Amino acid sequence: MEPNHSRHPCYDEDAHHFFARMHVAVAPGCNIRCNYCNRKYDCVSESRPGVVSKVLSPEEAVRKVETTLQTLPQLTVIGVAGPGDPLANPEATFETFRLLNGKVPGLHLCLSTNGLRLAEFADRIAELSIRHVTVTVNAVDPRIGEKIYGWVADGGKVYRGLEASELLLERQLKGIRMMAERGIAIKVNSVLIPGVNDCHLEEVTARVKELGAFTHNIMPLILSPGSPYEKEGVKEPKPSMVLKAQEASSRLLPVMRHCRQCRADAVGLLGEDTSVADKGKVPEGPVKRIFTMEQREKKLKELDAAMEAKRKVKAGSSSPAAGGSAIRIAVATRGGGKVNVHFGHAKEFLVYEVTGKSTRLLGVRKVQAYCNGTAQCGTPGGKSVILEETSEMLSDCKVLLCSGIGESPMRLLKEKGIVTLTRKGDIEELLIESARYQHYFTGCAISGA
Ligand code: CLF
Ligand code: SF4
Repeated sequence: MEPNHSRHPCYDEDAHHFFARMHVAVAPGCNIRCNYCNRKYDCVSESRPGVVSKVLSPEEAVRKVETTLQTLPQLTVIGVAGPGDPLANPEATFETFRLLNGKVPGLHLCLSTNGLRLAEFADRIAELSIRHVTVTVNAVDPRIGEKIYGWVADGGKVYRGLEASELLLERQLKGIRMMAERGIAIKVNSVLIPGVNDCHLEEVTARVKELGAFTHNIMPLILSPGSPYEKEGVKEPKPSMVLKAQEASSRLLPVMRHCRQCRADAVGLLGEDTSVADKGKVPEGPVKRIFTMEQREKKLKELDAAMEAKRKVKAGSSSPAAGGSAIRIAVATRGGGKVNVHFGHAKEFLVYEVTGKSTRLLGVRKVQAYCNGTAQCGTPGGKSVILEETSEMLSDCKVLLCSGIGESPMRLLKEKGIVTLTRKGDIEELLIESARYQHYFTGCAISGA
């Protein structure tokens, strides 16, 4: 059976506005050493370094899933993505999937791995109805891989240097091919490391495409504090470098643009992670029923309809006749396909390119929230520094769409060449409306539609 992506927030760009994923952190160990990783933190190949995730037992994980479903009926995907490598912890990972398999209708299982043991477990993955697998492939040339991996441990032996990266690559490619043969949708993640693989990722795309990959997700390097690369002074890439690599790869294979590099215990819509708030707590006592299965199914169908309506707006507006010059617009959203976040609360912006009536998501830019409760003007790390960093992050955008903004940041953004439009409503419609007036931007925020 072909996997259905329409409710998978990572495999379908539109779905990420409506459907949620939940990661259960049952896999602490890892069998390779990436030079951007510090094992005190989550796996950076799929997630970003944060507070160490609390590791759950399979039973605790299932209990958390059941409880979360009661408050998050739009939850459609359960993933194991760390905090180490799921297949370096096969017992816990597969026991979790076994317990979840078929338990809740409409809940898909997802796995993210470095690929070292993927081929070994190919049949088990297929038997457990895991229909979506991510493999992190940072290089398809072992000489480049040698610069990325410190060591690879396999069969009781530790490999280093070229031998390590050759072994890892051989296993990754074999694993991807075996997944594709089993009808499993493969997403390949690559971490873009400036000066190491930034010019090599198109080759990665071409190779994994041959083997049957469905999409390529090129993510900017996020250095783990204390990692070998951090000590060597390797820098994280600028958005323009990531964009360039994504554009090149997108000529060969669909490229994921909406990845949030989320934590190994992330819960919620991609842009709205609630895991930090619950501090990894496992709920006790009987699961309090809020939604019946019928109510959940009804909610999912409503979301299907909302997503379909959004797709129609997009399809209707992307006709070739819609021409005009391209403009980049940053959007503050917390999901639902709406502009619905105040500038001061935004921790990320979606950046779109709009040409006439055609819209295209280019990527996600993460920032520090301007109003985070602690930053003060005039202090190191204060509001003016945050604003400077945010405007630098969005420097290729002409317009910012958000639900509200204070006078002072609005003025400062304008000085940097970014006009703020305060609006609430459907992202696609507002993008097209904003692009229509691009020649008239004068510098004042145009408030309240
Ligand atoms: Fe999780 Fe990954 Fe499955 Fe998605 S995340 S295991 S495929 S359910 Fe998604 Fe998060 Fe990016 Fe991963 S936004 S880091 S791509
Ligand atoms: Fe770290 Fe993930 Fe690499 Fe393992 S696979 S070393 S956990 S980044």
